Amino acid sequence: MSFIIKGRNCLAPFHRYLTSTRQFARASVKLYGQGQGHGRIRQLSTAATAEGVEDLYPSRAGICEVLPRKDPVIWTHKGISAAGPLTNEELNHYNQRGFLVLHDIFTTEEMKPVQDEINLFKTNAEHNISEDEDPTLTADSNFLTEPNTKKLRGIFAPHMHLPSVNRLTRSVKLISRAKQILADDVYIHQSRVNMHQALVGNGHHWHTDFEIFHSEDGMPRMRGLTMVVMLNINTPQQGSLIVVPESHKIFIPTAKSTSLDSLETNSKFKIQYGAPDEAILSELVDQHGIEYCNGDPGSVIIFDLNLVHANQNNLSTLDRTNLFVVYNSMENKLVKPFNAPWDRRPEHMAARDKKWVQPLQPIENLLSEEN
Ligand SMILES: O=C(O)CCC(=O)C(=O)O
Ligand SMILES: [Fe+2]
Repeated sequence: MSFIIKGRNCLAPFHRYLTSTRQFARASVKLYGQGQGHGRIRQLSTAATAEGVEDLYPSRAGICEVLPRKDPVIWTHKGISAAGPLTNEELNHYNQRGFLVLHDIFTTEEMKPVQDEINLFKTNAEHNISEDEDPTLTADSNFLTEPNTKKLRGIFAPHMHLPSVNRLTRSVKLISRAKQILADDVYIHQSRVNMHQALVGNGHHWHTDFEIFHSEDGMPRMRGLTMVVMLNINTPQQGSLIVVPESHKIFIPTAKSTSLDSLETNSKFKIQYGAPDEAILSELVDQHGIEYCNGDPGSVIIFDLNLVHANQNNLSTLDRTNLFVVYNSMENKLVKPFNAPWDRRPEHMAARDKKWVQPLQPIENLLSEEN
């Protein structure tokens, strides 16, 4: 049975999903429960969508709540684990913590064409922005700038239009690991380059990507993951990815209902959707801390779509450019969005076209001429 607490500044007793310590659960009920003026507790019901797919993770309904995760983190197929290059230790870490940082995955030679292609796109795009433009993500634009600057902040779906990026996203080094965790063929739901340029790159506030993909794109289950390929150095000074370990074990909905302009604003400014309530975030960080995912070019972070993460402003004088690739199980294709006033987001934000929703065929050798 799940309970929710209605109201703005609220916190459900979520420790029971994270720890079996009954004493701790009782203490948190006392601290945050009914007696504290945080609102009425009522039972949560799940809703069915038009397509008959149950909404396992209700959100954006004015409700501040914490729900249990209803999906595995490491999937199996008919009860059998998928084989792959990740060791048992790595899999256990991913299962327990919700993320993994793998160093030296791609060589300098493998990274070079991708770095060059992205730099060229950036230079051309920035050159062509006129004085009165402040590009943001829309149905017609797949890139956005840092507000009121000509500096690129992100490029969406680079795998759909940049050949070297496309090849990298099909590398066996990524696909084999994604398939091992998801126990299925995978396709790319979304890819993006987060530029995070020196001195101007604004951070992203705490959020989970799953809440957004579920509510706005109709991704039914937590059967996807993000692989972040570092294109240059990632340290705390450059605003490397920060995560709250173990936060993937609960689902934190967004209370605010989805507004039409969120398509354009959520990536450009402070994230408002997918962002946990401050009290819930504080509790999570008190329990599990914050970890920095640092590395050199060619390193890869794998993180569960439901992991709470963020990054800080880049106040250093070095750019931090990362390629984010969201792999989704072929069995977890999009249905109608669960909580949004549109039927679909643009293809460069959420793939639905058969051209892209196909099992990816891995490339063994990125440096060969084939594929
Ligand atoms: O660029 C980063 O490190 C984090 C960005 C992020 O969370 C996102 O694009 O969803
Ligand atoms: Fe994110």
